[in-house]
Amino acid sequence: MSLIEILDIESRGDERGQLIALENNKNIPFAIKRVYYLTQTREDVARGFHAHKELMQVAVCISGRCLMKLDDGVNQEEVWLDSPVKAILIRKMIWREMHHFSPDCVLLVLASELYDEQDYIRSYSDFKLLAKSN
Ligand code: T46
Repeated sequence: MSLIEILDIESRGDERGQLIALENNKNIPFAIKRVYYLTQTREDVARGFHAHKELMQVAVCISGRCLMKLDDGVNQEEVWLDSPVKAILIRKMIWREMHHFSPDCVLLVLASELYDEQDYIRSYSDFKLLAKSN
């Protein structure tokens, strides 16, 4: 299975513009417990550099773009998030990095759990070991 799982997000746009709806257990494959967004990220800055033990997330750039790099401990893949209808599912135990944020980038993230620092794996070597034993 590809690491890059693009969700089927439809735009209900018309001549007035675009309208995109994200719904629990419909086009988003979990119940959304938390929503956050990254804005005004400097272009020379990369973010992420961690994995989650249990958390699942959906990420979509609702404005601008950034490069998402995913790694399951064996394979690495990357994708430009460059459209408000290009949402990706990030499963648990996936290392993620975000690079090359455009100045107008707004990265929206929907999460399956509340914020919990204990769920983070912030060391790549720990992640590799845990990924191997999973
Ligand atoms: C992820 C990528 C896409 C909170 O207080 N609440 C929250 O819900 C989040 C996500 C973060 N924080 C705090 C924790 C840190 O003090 O905000 C600060 C920045 O978080 P972090 O350094 O983890 O941000 P990123 O951009 O590296 O990663 C975030 C998410 O943490 C992560 O789950 O997948 O965005």
